Amino acid sequence: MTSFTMDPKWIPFHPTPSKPRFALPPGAVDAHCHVFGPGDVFPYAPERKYTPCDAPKEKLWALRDHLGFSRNVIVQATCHGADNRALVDALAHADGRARGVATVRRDVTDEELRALHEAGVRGVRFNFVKRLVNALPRDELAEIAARIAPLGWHIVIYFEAAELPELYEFFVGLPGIVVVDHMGRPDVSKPVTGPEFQLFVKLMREHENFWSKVTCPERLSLQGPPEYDDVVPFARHIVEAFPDRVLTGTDWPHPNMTTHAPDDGKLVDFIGKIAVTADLQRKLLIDNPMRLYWPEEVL
Ligand code: 0GY
Repeated sequence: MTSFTMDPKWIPFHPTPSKPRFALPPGAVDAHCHVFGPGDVFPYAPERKYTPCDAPKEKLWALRDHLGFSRNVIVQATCHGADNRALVDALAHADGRARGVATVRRDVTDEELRALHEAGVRGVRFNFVKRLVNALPRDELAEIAARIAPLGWHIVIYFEAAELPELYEFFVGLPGIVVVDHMGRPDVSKPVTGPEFQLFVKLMREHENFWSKVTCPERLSLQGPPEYDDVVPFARHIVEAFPDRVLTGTDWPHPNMTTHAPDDGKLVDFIGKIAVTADLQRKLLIDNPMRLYWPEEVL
């Protein structure tokens, strides 16, 4: 048994999140969250760039119920590398109410991919954020993209806005549905109408296979908690321009937070500010994630 110590600068997830004021509609999906460990059962990857606090599946289910979500999409985080065991274990104990996004390398076998599919995985994540990971070479990513296509999976990409110009051509060459984490992490001190965010809008507008998560005000906001209002115009713009290609979620347990422990109840309230009609809320919280992760349940 290995024990791990959380990075000293880390702030663990909020112990007692508030009840949201915004009532989630029945069937709402938290389409971006993680499970971490516990490290003594599912050890963190040797190549990780941070050591998190344990955030096991039982705590995630409790948060889901407390906030009023019905389902989760659990995204493999870099601290577990390409070892998807904690993710698969969570999916196996979710009563069908969770799907997953895994991380794989080119040495993954077809049998392993099939087993991940059976477990409920529906996508792979390509991470380009330098503080989190040494990104895989592009030829390896292209190879993985081709290998997962027959399973009907999509690709989730995570990058920072300043990197988009350099990555743009590679991204538009990816096959199938590509989901961008956290709107490409805009610098919210810059205008929505400025060239940086507009490059991301162009990516979404000109490539209909691109989707966006309108997530993570807690890490994008310069104004900070509890309202995160400086992120609202960015997320609202994306929700209104691309209502059929947006997802949202809590980002629990909020890896790498060093400023504050986000109150997940307030993060749910944020959703009501970026999707301001019942129709937009239903698409964002139910129709879109169900189409992507539970298509067999969509009539
Ligand atoms: C997120 C954010 C972060 C970390 C990871 O895989 C990860 O380690 O995703 C981050 O630090 O920005 O998407 O939840």
